[in-house]
Amino acid sequence: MIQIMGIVNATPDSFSDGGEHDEPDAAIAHGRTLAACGATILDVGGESTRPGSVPVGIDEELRRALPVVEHLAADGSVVSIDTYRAATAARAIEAGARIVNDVSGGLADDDMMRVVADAGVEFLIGHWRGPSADMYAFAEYDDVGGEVACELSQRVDAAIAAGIDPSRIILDPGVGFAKAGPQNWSVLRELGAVTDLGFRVLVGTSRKGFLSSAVGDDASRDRRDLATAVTSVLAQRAGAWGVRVHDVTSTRDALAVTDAWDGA
Ligand code: PMM
Repeated sequence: MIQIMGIVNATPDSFSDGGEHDEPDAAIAHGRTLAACGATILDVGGESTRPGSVPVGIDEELRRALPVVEHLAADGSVVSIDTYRAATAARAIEAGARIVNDVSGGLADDDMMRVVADAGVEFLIGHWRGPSADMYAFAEYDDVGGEVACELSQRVDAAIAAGIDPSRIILDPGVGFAKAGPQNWSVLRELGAVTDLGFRVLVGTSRKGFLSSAVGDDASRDRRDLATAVTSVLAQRAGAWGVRVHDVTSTRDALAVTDAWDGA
């Protein structure tokens, strides 16, 4: 069964949920709803990494994220912390997080891999080339699929050298991170280059800007969720272990339809 990671943005500036879940209580309630809808992992983030977003600073990130991690982990949910800061990861692990989801794959903070290795938690390594504020400056590739896989494999080597058990590594091609519109489709089409590295692979396409080239710039949130559900099915077909989504229900249903088709 593919893992469905439900996004719990404890941020007022997330482009995709318009800040509905900016206070801890609302984010906790949202996380519980996602778990009830079928999310198998809840991904809590206290700082948006969307293109052009401005960092909030660690104190605010902790204020937003920690109570959410603590309550959802206490419910028995598998919680991941979406952060590129080692100190935030350490505090979230203490609060019950079992996965560190670092969109920078350890590149943004030199202490990250040590914190993850010491705690023995899972490490989700995102493909990344630079901070959100100017990541499109790095979106130059000759062969996007191959280069993403190659750069991820360098991060894997660094993670193993830092003492992280290979069985605890999950890779993510970083859709939308240092990739311009069509490059995101290419990296998905060539997901095999990443799955061939032999680790679990998670894909995050949810409500992202590149979907516009398929459904239009003015597509409603519901239509972006439908497009996301389709990409979730295609990612599963391409060998993904997990998908990261805002709307768990539409992706869960799309995956259930695929299972029914395959199981007939
Ligand atoms: N995308 C965002 C944030 N965190 N984490 C992983 N592992 N993969 C992603 O693709 C990813 C992520 C940005 O999207 P959001 O602001 O909607 O959360």
